[in-house]
Amino acid sequence: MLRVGVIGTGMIGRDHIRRMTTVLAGVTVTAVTDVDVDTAKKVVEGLPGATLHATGEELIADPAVDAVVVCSWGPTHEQYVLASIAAGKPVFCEKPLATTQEACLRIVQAEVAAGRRLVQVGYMRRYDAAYRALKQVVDSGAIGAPLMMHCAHRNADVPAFYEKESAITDTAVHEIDMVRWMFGEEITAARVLIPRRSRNGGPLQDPLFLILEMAGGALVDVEISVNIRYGYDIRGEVVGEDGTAALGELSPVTVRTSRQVSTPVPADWRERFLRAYDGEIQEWIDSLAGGGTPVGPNAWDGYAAAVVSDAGVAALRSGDRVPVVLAARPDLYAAEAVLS
Ligand code: NAD
Ligand code: ISE
Repeated sequence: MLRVGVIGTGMIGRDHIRRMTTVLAGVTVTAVTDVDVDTAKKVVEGLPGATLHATGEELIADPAVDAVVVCSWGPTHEQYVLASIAAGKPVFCEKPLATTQEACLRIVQAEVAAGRRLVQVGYMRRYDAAYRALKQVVDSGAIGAPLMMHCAHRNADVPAFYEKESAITDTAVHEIDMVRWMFGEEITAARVLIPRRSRNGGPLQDPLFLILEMAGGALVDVEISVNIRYGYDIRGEVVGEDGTAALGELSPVTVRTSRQVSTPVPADWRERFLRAYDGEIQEWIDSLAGGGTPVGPNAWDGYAAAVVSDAGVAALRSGDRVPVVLAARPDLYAAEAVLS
């Protein structure tokens, strides 16, 4: 039984605790912490035998914690991931791995110095059945070489702490990771186009178009709308030389009434990616059994996504095309099929 400590008991922290305690196998939550002590106290009351820690560092040092799940705000990820590596404990860190490429590189360097893979990053789209089916079609060659991918990332609304740059760093960062994985190649440059501003977006520049250039020459466009109101809608279509392939409609039900056809739209990411989160965390738990190594998105993936994200933010601010320049990839990540 893997004994897990969770840092951050906000929206996704509580959701991961729910799945680890009621859905997944081979895991028990033994410790939690949050700077919002009242929330953490309520969570620990529902976890018999679990300890409430005053700090993330104290939780990481707890001998009853074999592995750490980091679900606190992005700017705090680096300190907890580095502390977990220093303690020799596997750490699953929600995206982004850290909020700057420099911080991600420090994590990569610490893991390389430790000499083994300890870090997994929560890029759960790689576990989504629809994205996997799309990738299978692309990999099969059935639509020929991919030329373009059209993506839409639509949130009904976003929390109050969401900032202008969050559209790239917090939201489109999922597409950034997804297309590296989908096409098995790196992103080489980013651009941002700014359309007319939605009256629902408040102070945010909403929506945005992020355009990514892939190493193989394909172009990816991402519509980022974070106050779309009607629901949480994730779209993706690959255009190949010989055909196209798109994520299907996901609803198990279609209603026809009053001369109209309708299907439900998910409320948010918890609903849309429910099974993907289950799959990523179960695989992480299973991979660690008997002192094993995590096999999901790694610290290098977290770093590469951060470099593209930084380029996207620079493009948003300047209006320019911003090239993506990665450091040399350490051997620790070369042995794995990092992008497959
Ligand atoms: P949230 O605000 O609901 O929760 C974050 C929690 O972290 C809060 O309770 C806050 O008090 C706590 N916290 C902040 N600083 C802390 C610290 N130093 N130590 C301990 N706790 C601290 O936010 P959220 O939506 O749950 O997001 C948390 C993280 O998960 C973010 O990095 C976000 O990008 C990521 N996330 C990922 C997905 C996904 O689809 N994979 C979805 C949502 C959120
Ligand atoms: C949130 O943090 C997530 O990761 C969701 O998947 C994404 O859709 C949302 O825009 C982010 O704020």
